[in-house]
Amino acid sequence: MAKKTVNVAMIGAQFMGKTHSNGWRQVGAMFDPPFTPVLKVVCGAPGEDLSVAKEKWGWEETSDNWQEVVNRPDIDIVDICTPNWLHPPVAIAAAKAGKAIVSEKPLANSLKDAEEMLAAVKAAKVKHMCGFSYRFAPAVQAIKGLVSSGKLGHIFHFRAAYQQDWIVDPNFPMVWRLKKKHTGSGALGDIGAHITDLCQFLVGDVVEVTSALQTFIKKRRVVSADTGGISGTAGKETGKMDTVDVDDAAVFIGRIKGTDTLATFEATRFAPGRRNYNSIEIYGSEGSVLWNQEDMNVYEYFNRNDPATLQGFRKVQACDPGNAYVGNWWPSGHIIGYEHLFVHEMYEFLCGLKAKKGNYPTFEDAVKCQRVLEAVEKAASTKKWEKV
Ligand code: SOE
Repeated sequence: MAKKTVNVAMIGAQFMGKTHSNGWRQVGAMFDPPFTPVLKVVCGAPGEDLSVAKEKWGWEETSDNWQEVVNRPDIDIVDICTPNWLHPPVAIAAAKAGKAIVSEKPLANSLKDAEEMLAAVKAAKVKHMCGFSYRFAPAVQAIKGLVSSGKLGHIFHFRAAYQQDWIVDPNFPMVWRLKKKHTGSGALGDIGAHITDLCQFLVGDVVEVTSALQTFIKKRRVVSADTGGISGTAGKETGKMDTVDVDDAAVFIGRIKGTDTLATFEATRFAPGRRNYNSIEIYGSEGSVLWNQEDMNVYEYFNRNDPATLQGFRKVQACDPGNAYVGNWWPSGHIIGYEHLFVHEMYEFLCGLKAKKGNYPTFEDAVKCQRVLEAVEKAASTKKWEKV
């Protein structure tokens, strides 16, 4: 019997638009979701060329009017892949229109906006997911199992460093991710959100922080067209400079609810050589685990209960059967990549449409993350420990 289809409207067609398009296109082919997603309409900025999204990514229609799109009676899911500042108005309008909503992270530029988004989806009683994609890595799911099952014992440390280097060049131009009015915060909200969410997913909620933020390059050249991409822009020189008013790097320490666990976080775009090095380390009384996204299919596990002569970090293949999601892809050891995380994400969201509670991060999780980000920014200015 043919499955019920759900019509998706994606708002935003840059980098996350590409990853989400791939997720919607592949999920029905590689998994068995309860609904078949139809890539109905992709919405871009006025004047944006959406020919690639239509002809290559498979969207049936294009639009430059998100307000009209989110209210279309034939749309079931609104998928928000815009720059952060547009997440709240699009999500609130989509909630009012009774749509199920996926929003990229961070949920919003501020805790206030994020809480308004959560209130809107709760009032509308619609399904809502926030795109913390790294939760959907088989290795991260395996690490969740190690922590939850007590295999690592009592957790002493959670340590995360999410390091990139795409704006180390002073000639890299101004883009939306470097302006507070568009992005809220810099590395903190963009990649710091991911490691904050991973801590809260794997170990526990951050309840108190102390922090420091730094902007290394304070002015950048303005070019005529900001593609919004992290690979820069092909825009023409304007001869103007503009001020970077967000952090290039954030470091913070967190205490975890109900524990003596110490969590340390580093989110930086100034680590030359680290392209998308999202790394976590967890150290417990019975064992430890290490993972990084640039080698995402394996994690290293140390078991204190191994015989002394056999102790050491062992590389575990997270692409072996028995791990989350891998059975739908390839035989053991035939690895997967960054793009597969979005297929897993869309699969869980489609499954969640029928379930009371989905197996994915919601706007509730995203607001909890945003509370930490806000406390980190406050602690950086008060130079004190701040409660979340
Ligand atoms: C830029 O830092 C970025 O595209 C993030 O916004 C994504 O969330 C991350 O997955 C990759 O890097």
